[in-house]
Amino acid sequence: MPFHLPRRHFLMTASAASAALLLPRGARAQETLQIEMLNRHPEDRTNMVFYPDIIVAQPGDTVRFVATDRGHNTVSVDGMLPEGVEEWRGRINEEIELTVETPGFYGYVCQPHVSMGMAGIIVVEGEGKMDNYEAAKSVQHRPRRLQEKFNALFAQIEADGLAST
Ligand SMILES: [Cu+2]
Repeated sequence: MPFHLPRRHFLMTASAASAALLLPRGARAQETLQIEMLNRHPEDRTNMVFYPDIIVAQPGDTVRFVATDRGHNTVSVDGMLPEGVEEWRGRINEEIELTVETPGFYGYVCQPHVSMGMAGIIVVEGEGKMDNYEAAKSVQHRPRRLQEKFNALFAQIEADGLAST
């Protein structure tokens, strides 16, 4: 019997089936998407993770960082935000909410666990999404495990077809 390894990254795509009844064709209700800050990944058991670590949002959605486990925070990474988007820096255990309006790629880390590669990317769909892609991808990270994590995240984004308009 084949054994399937769990995927490292999980895409959370919003479904708006119930709201669709109330909206014009093609429109979509704004959603709140949650990213948990965890000591252990529920499927692959890696330590210190954002879950999911790649999330796909639409402009106007809210992204909420949930302090499921203690001792984490979320901090945007210099050079990894679309132009005009404000940086954020959560305190430890702070559950911050971001309303994402600008399409593009948003990179962030957990400061206490950068050495373990605790990082993630928010992908906001829409026109101009690719404008900051190369800039975000080419940011150099230290330590090495953080660089490896972002390399893996961008590889996953490309494999999932998210690095295109
Ligand atoms: Cu952390």
